Amino acid sequence: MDILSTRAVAEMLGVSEATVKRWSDAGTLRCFRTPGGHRKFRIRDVKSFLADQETEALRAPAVAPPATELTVEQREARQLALAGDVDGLVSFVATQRLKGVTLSMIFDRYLGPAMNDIGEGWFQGKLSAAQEHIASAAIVDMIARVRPLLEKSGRSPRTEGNGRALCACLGEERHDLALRMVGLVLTAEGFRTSMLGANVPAGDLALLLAGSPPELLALSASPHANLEALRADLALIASAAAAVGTRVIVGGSGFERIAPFPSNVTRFSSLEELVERLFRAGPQPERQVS
Ligand code: B12
Repeated sequence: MDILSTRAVAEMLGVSEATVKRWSDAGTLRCFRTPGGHRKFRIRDVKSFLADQETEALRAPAVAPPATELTVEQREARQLALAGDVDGLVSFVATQRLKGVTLSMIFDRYLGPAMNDIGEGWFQGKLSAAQEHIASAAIVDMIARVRPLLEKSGRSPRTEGNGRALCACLGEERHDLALRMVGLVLTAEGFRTSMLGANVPAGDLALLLAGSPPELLALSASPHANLEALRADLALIASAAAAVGTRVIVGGSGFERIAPFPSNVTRFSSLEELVERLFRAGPQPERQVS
């Protein structure tokens, strides 16, 4: 049970088998060989390899100190993102998961606050827009790397076949990192997730819902959202969704500020709350077409 193949280690860390072999050949990741010459890895060696990587990341020179008070994990996530270190971010997520931290916790408690601190640094003129872009792109790439691993191995009979979920940011909204995190959590919960990303025109989305209704539609809006436009867009989407029985979930500061919502729309303040209320709180109501 404590011995892993090259492929298992690669899947766990979100890297290719060739990368794992390169690390083991370089001696940074310990392995032993079977009589047939295949590499095998002990879990404790993989853990200590990950711990070494964390220490390296914390030792690297900081670009600028955090603008807010951060925990060790948030600092590490911030540093990896600012360095554009996608491998490091994937390892960070893998390490936390090995420690039993759920994906939604990793996003809510570490990566989200790390990104928001970067925004504060930018606001205070301590970080440039370019640095903020590097960090954002690294998070997007990390999520893309982690996703296929969840699609292959993350499903349990309990969650398999939840149906299709669409994820979108409406109108002028370009802040889609939280949405991508939502998409990954939904994938891990057994949804086939289609990521529409930023700047989706509400009219187009309404047509998409009517033509091919998903079980779930997730929307995210940042503090920058134009509240009047968001309210009008949500009204349109909620009525299109109600007509085909699609459940709508929303989150992010933008939506917080336009409550109350149409009856088929539920707002969540975090990913942990989403998982807890939507997937761990017993059977869901039947899908209804009005
Ligand atoms: C990264 C970033 C960008 C990137 C976005 C890249 C991308 N692909 O997303 C880029 C560079 C494009 C950008 C652009 C701009 N940005 Co910007 N940006 C940010 C930053 C630093 C991080 C946002 C983020 O991703 N946070 C991490 C996520 C995970 O955290 P979160 O949003 O809080 O989400 C959590 C919960 O709310 C919840 N959640 C959120 N959505 C949902 C949805 C569902 C369904 C559920 C269940 C849960 C959920 O779960 C998440 C995890 O815990 C913020 C800083 C901040 N404090 O928000 C500024 C920030 C939002 N931006 C800001 C500004 C001003 C801008 C620009 C106007 C800058 C400019 N002059 O061009 C433009 C506007 C673009 C536009 N039209 O939307 C301001 C907004 C201020 C305001 N009140 O209006 C902020 C707050 C920075 C600041 N401190 O001033 N930005």
